[in-house]
Amino acid sequence: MFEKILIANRGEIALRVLRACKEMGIKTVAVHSQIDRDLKHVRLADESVCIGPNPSPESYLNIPRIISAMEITDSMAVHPGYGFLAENADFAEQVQKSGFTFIGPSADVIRLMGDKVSAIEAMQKAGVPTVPGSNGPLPDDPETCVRHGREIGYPVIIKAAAGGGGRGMRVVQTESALMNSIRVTKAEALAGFGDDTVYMEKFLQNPRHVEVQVMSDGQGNAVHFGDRDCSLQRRHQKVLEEAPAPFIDEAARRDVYQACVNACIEIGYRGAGTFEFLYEDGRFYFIEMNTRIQVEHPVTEMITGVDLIKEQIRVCAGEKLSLTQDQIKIKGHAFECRINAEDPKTFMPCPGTVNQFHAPGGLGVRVDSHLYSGYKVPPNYDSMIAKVITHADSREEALARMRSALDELVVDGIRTNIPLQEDLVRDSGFSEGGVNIHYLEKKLGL
Ligand code: MV4
Repeated sequence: MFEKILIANRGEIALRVLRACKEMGIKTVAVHSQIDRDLKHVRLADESVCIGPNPSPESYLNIPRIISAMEITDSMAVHPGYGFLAENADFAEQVQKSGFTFIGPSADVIRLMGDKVSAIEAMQKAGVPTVPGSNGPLPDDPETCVRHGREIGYPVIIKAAAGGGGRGMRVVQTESALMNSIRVTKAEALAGFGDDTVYMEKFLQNPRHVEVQVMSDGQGNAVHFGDRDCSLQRRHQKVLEEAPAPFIDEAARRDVYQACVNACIEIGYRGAGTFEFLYEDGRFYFIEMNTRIQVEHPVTEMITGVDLIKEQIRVCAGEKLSLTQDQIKIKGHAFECRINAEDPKTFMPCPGTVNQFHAPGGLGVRVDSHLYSGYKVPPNYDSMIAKVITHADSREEALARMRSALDELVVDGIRTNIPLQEDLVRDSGFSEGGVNIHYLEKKLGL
């Protein structure tokens, strides 16, 4: 096992990783920007290194500085959390070449999944259901593009191969608009990602976003931890997640789980991963794979009782999976509300000093947060400041528990989206369950 892990992240996820390390008897190194020296995990870490000024490119995204910090502190491995360098294949490669371990899959697998065209191709080979589409990059000749459009049927969506997470995509309603849309999407992809490769898919009009959590040891063993519904989102930012996804066809679910596990083994996956699907009319359609631990992993931890970070660290240290599939049982239901330092109406970030912080508690209530009274939310990074997670035997009870938990939660001194979350957990459509990806934006009148 690793003796010392460097945590290349900040905020709640850095604290979450630190707690897992402490339980495992692993020493921790916190790296931080200048403004982040008072972060909770920096205080709790065995060692800390200031790696640069506040802008992320000079600190949390700066590969040489992070590798230098690993050398100086004699760290054995790096945990990237989510965001920042978590899905950067070059970082994983340089960490490996410097003689350290990247807690995640190999650089090759990150690269394979980072290119959405090669990811879809790999998934089809492994038997994972995908969206009907061009099955490869769109060529330059309009005839082939038009033929794909006719075969797939309108509306279609053009997506950048280097995009993902909602960046670099465009819906096309008619053949007359096709070629211009392809041109514009290509130009945006080239400007945004330095790669103008695009592909075409059938545009699903009212899907839900359902994802499958997996873990694999890269030694031929893989398991799944069920699914999550992340349909409640605004501008591709998830707001409220739950596990398991409500009202899913059980036969389709069994099949998709098996396909995900098979795919992990096929591609030699190591670590924690998420298969993202659109779910419509009882069927799953793969869109992307995330090769990191995700923000919403706690809802899966609550319904399975498994510490995903600890298991991720173990398999990346070369151990075999500590669990077999039949040892993983889904129990009850969980919700997660993301609490952001933002205006509840305009969604503008609202950094500042938190005068008072009171976390809710009680049976089945979990708060993952780096906040404390007096903490100053800096303006430089993501505005998420806390995650409130509740768990109970049934969906109704877990939601009632969330209403109560949000009522207890106090974040004073800055504006937050707590009023929006309070509204959402009382929304009748959401309470009934199974809303699609457009529900929140429609509710907000966007
Ligand atoms: C789609 C789609 C409909 N049809 N692909 C957006 C994020 C990225 N992961 C993929 N996205 C979508 N891909 C096809 N073929 C609709 C979306 C989409 C979406 C997906 C998941 C969660 C929220 C969303 C919001 C708008 C659009």
